[in-house]
Amino acid sequence: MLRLITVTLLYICCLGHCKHEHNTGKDCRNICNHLRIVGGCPAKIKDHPYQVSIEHVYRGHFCGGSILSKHWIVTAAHCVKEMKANQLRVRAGTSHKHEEGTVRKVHKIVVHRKFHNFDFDVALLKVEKPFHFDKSVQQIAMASTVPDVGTCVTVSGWGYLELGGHSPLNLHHVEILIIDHRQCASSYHDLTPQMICAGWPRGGRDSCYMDSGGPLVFQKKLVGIVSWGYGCALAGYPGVYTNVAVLKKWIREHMK
Ligand code: 4AZ
Repeated sequence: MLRLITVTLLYICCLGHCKHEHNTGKDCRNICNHLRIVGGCPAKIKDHPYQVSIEHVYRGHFCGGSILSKHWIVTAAHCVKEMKANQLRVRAGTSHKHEEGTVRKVHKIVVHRKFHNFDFDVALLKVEKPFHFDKSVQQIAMASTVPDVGTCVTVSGWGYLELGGHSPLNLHHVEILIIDHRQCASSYHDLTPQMICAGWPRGGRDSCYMDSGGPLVFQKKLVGIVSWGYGCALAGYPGVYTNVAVLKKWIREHMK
């Protein structure tokens, strides 16, 4: 009974929120009861087959990434800027951090040459051997436009479950809303056109440390790359994502 009341309340809350944000709410559910990524829940790699973990050869997982083709991974520039290719590897096809899946060495790192202060926060990794695609390993197409304000989008990763928390063993995901750029710029004065904001206006749902570089997705297309934010899941401070639509041309041209 208690469970039914909780689920109903959660549903009403979410619908109300989405309506307020000009969203019908039908895509924006809280997908589980135990709140995790921050405010999300455990995910299966088959539902996010483009998601990879970027590992340091000795220290393990530190950032996420997305598969764009059999040879190329897109991530955040701030994840890999200080790294050498031989310090990195990419793990695909598993929901479990550091376990199973397919691991590839990195042949080359390409960082956007305008990357500065989290602006143009995009980088490409070329893997030494191509990935074999199956149900758990797939490429994702890039979005050509930013979804409308209030659209529910999904972010996933092995990042902290709360600010000051820890990185979980299992992949997590959460649905959040695209936030108006101007409104977001009132919280973050250094917002640029290469950035988009997504979050949960009253807080409680977000990406967090070690989700960086990972995918923000709408209708099976990559719309953002986890980049930065003030803390995690704080009301009025949404997550900031690299705007894939405006950097798509650069990404395409450098996948060579
Ligand atoms: C990070 O440093 C990070 N709450 C990722 C996401 C956010 C903040 C920081 C957004 O990996």
